[in-house]
Amino acid sequence: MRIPCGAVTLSTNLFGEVSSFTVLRVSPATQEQVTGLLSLDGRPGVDWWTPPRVGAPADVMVSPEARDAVLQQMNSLGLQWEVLHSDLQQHNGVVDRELAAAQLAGRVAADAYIDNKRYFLYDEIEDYIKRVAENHPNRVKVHDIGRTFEGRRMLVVHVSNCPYCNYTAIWVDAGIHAREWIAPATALFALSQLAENETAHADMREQLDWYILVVANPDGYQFTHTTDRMWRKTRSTTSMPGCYGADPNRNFDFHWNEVGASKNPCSETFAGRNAFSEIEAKNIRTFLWDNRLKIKLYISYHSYGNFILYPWGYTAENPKDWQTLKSVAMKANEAMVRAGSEPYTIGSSTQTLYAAAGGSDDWAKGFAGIPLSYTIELPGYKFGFQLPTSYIDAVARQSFEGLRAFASEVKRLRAVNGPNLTVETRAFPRRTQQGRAQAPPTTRAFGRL
Ligand code: 0X9
Ligand code: ZN
Repeated sequence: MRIPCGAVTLSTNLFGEVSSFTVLRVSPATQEQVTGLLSLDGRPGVDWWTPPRVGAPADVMVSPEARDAVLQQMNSLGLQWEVLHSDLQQHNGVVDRELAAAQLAGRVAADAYIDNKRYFLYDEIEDYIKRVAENHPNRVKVHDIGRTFEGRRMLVVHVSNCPYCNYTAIWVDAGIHAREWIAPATALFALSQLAENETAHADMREQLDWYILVVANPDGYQFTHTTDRMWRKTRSTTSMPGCYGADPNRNFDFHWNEVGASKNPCSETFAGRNAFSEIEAKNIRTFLWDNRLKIKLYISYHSYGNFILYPWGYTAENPKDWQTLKSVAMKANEAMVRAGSEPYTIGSSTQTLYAAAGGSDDWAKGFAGIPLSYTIELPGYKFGFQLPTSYIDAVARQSFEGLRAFASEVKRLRAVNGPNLTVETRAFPRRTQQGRAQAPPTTRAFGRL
């Protein structure tokens, strides 16, 4: 529910103080207002859920302690604000109670499809992946791509009719931002359908390999279940006591930290102490790099806002093959709308959302040379990151139809344009890049026609 500014809106304690986190929405109309709002970034208790840009609504979560300063700044910029959530802890409570009840109802039964009834804990997802690999040894292989900062395993699931055939591949990851729970739920459903549904989806499995990383930021994801539902970043230690983690989607080494990222470890968009400082981003990089010649489509699920974004996030310029990127996204959007989804806005990250460098999608295309690369911002409806469990099934199924369309476009482009799919061939890696990406690939991977 949106409560207009001016009404009695914020929950207060006995002393009349605002006692819980609130989420405010402002719509800056000028660049000065955007700059003024952005000056609040990095301040403790200020978390931009959607960063400010001219002519678009921006949502910010504010702690009770930061509230006065934020409202003062908005007032001095001449901005009206409205309250999206007046009491976030209470709202969190609803989700948490739902989760606890579902937890009691039992863990995923072996061999059952993911039923989209709740959000799973990381160890449940890990258990499910192991079980699915055991139950479908001819179709499912699991790659352990490394440990997280806190020591969790990162598992990429390879689903294929012929795991050693080296078909053209599609990569799907989700949950690089911890609090975006609908993203792992969507990827998990896709995995379960592709791996376990024997009778359907032959079209998606034929002559294609799928690599699915259900949770790209496991430490952060776990932290959102145990401690702070709104956590976004990794959980690594930083140079600032009390400030943890970097934004993994600002940590990839492609125009790293040039725009839309912060050097402040306390910021929600901290780019990291250097590119690939985060082990999770590094693990993903290594796997993508090793398989870069066969992966032709990179998809990263995020939330929220119904966007299909293609590169670049580091510049307002379009990639040379943007028309292909756009037309493929349009097919996916049409398929999702046919399945009942609200439409997605399609465009380049910078032009459509905001400029932000160091994203995995930019790296996948710009450095690894994966021709089709997308960030998909799943729906939040009026709930933002805290999409109730009752929405999971529809979002996951609609998104799966989007994946079906993506898969068919990959095959179509492969037939028309050959293995590079788009007219632009891959950009050659910069010599200056640090680390393993410079090394020759450790696996031999060739896209199969
Ligand atoms: O800011 C992000 O990382 C993504 N939005 S989110 O609200 N899920 O945090 C958008 C990323 C788009 N891609 C790039 N900027 N490279
Ligand atoms: Zn995100």
